[in-house]
Amino acid sequence: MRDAQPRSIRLADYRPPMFLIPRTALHFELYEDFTLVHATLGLVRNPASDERGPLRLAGEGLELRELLIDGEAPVASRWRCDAEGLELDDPPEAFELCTTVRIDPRANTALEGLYLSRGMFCTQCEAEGFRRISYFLDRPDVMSVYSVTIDADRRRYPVLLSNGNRTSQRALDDGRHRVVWEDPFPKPSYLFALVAGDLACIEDRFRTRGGRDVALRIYVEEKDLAKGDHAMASLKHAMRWDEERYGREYDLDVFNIVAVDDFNMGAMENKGLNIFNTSCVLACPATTTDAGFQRVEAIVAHEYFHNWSGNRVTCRDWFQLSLKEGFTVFRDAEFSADLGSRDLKRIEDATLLRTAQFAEDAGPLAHPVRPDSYIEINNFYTLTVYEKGAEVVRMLHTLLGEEGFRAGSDLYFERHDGQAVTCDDFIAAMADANDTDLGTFKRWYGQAGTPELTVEDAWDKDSGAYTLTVRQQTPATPGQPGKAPLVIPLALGLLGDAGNLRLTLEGETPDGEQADNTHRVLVLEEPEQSFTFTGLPERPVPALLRGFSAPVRLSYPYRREQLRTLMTRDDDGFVRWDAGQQLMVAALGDVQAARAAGTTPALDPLLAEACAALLDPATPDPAVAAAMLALPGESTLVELAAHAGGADIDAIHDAREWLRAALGEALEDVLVRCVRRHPPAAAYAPVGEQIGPRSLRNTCLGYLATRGDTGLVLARAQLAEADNLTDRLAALRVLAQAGDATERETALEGFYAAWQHEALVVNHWLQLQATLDLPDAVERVTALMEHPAFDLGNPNKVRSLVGAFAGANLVHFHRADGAGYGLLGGVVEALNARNPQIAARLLTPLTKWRTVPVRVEAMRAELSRLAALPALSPDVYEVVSKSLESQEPQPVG
Ligand code: B3K
Ligand code: ZN
Repeated sequence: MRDAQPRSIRLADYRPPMFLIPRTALHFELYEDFTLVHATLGLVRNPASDERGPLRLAGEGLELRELLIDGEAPVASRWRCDAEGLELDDPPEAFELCTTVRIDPRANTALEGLYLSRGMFCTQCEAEGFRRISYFLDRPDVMSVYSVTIDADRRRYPVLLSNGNRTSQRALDDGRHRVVWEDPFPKPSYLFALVAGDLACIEDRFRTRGGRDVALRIYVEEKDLAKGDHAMASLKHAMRWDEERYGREYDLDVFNIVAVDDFNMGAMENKGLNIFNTSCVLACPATTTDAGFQRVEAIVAHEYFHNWSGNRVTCRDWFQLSLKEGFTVFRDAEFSADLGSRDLKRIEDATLLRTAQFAEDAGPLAHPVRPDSYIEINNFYTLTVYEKGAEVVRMLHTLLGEEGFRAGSDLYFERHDGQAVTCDDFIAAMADANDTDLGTFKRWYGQAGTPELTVEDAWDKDSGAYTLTVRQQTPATPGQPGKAPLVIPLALGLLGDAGNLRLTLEGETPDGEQADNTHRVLVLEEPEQSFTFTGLPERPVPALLRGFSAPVRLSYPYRREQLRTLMTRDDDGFVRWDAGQQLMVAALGDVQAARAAGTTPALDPLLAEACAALLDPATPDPAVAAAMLALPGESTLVELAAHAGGADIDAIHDAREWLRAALGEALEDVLVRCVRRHPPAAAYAPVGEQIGPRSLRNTCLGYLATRGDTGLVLARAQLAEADNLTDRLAALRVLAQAGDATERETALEGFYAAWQHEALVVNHWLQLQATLDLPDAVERVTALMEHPAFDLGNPNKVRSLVGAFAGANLVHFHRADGAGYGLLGGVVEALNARNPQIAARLLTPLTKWRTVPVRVEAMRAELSRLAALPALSPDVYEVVSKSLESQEPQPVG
């Protein structure tokens, strides 16, 4: 906790570091109740800096034991140290700084810096955790070559790891041992890592394209040894893929991954020593869902890809975070698309964007992909920086094409290897390699808010000309009242009676030869533009924003029959899915309108017929059918309604449940037949051929849960017979949601009794209960916080129970009496000092008060209560104060 009003850091204030640290030697003496860190830094004045005056090194929570400058203790008046660091007067041009500090990893509950998790020492340094380990120039543009010596008790900590290659190992006196690690690649302090523990490992090898033989090791607790294979296979796939798609090879002799139970996020890309949340690396059929297996594969790949996009080429400052995160998310998304289903991956990513990122962009914490200021950088690991940042990179890929994009990325890596650079450098490499100007495109990095495209069309039967007029505008966001037009790739097709039509723009000569001329990317850059297609034999249905070609909202006045046409016949998988979702949104609108008018809703026959068609045995891809049958999530609907002026969460929930039940009733027979057509596989495997049918069966089960015994009987059988977590959880959810109280409690207790020894399964059990739609949902979550399975110190448990409740159980979180807000506020208050990063992140649902007009007062009241607490962490302070700052709803539309 720092000053009462923590200060903002601004991009405009960036100055190069005064000193550089080409070499860093660290020596850790690890003990149970304290740790000594001896650091020897070789400092030299940075020729690129003209700053003079005292040199400040960052340091927090360090107890300074020794300080030497070139081997001598400096005069007391020439240096000082406070809660934020160490200051040296008139430093020599080049000198050696030795410090010894004492730290207390056992007391570190914030999980930043060096801490203990289940008896194992581990670190998390991004973004600014290294300053909790040693005095340092803890900023990413100071890159150093590290040598790390670790001493610890040999029996309790047989495994001692750090970055790079291990160069020596020997026994010391008193049962201790010493290991030395050298990392030849200069790196910023945020990529430093250390692990010490009693760990087992699975081992494999990988030979790089250039012939380097790399030892791959995944370290886990002995009991989890069998759960590392999937991550290992994923790692090898990722290594090969990065060679093939990007020409990037691995550069050390070892690549280590360590699984840690208490971790603030998913994983961390430390050079040569990735540290993973157990939930993102361990996988086996009994403890991991299908989605979980896919998540492990994607995160292992993401962290591996950072070795180039992040580590070899890193960020100059934290404002450039999307330079590594946006690019790496794009890379991992393409990896997942190449290995699995491209359409499904795109649907998933678009859904995340449209619900959570659009909401962020429309809320009080809206910020550009490259923010201009922050109070606490940890609050800026956001969907905007990651996901929208990845969409910006994807748009570049769309505009430049695969070859042009690859040329740009090759140039970027070649030009900046070993450097700390900016988003401008990335764009410059892309532009230079393609001999093009991306100056206007770059606005995407500086402008917050979701652009809105409005499309109108006109058809001239006589000339066969079809004109699309597209308007773009981006709404105001906090601190950014006016917006400039953006460069937006709008991918589209035009659908006629016999399929997708050939496209010729006015002024072009029709290209009869080109096979793929039914697809087109229009490049928008003006507030309003028109495009005329010629030679069309009929009025087409426009298939717009194919592949979700830009992170924008798009509106076109589709008629339902047109949506139905797109849904069945467009060539683009994303458009087919999206049209289905729009049809469902329209049907939900009917239900809400009928309810509001006090009349009985009726099921849209067009939708019922479309869903029945998806359940038909002739539908080729069960995974796609499942995605298309899934109703838009409540968060998606709330976001849509909020954009249109304000959401009535209860009405949305009621309409969605009504539609689910209506479809369940209308399609009961086909749903049951579909369940029977896709029985569980003989032996579970997390492969596409099984995941698709499983997901379709469980989607059907979700609808059948509204059919009383029909659903319950199927769910009971599935729970009894399942050999995997996906099927068990799907069945358990039906029983817990649709069964009577006895059935619910028996099923939940039985599940806990069977799986209480598996922390990751227990997390699912907590999450499932947190998201049940039961009148006492708030009380259930409150009671579970007292359950032996819950632990406020473990971020996974907090996210599974409290995060899932506030983020996904909307009607109950927004309960009229404010109990849901009180629950969340209480947890944030309890975590504020203990783990500020998690506390601040949990607050997200409460920041969206503007979207729920009838709850504004209650939500703001809880935020105000938090704002008034003494000793608010900068993390929580920033979220709370920015959320409360703007009183007026933002202009919409
Ligand atoms: N770079 C880390 C995230 C660090 C978060 C610090 N609060 C994981 C990743 O994006 O790969
Ligand atoms: Zn990342």
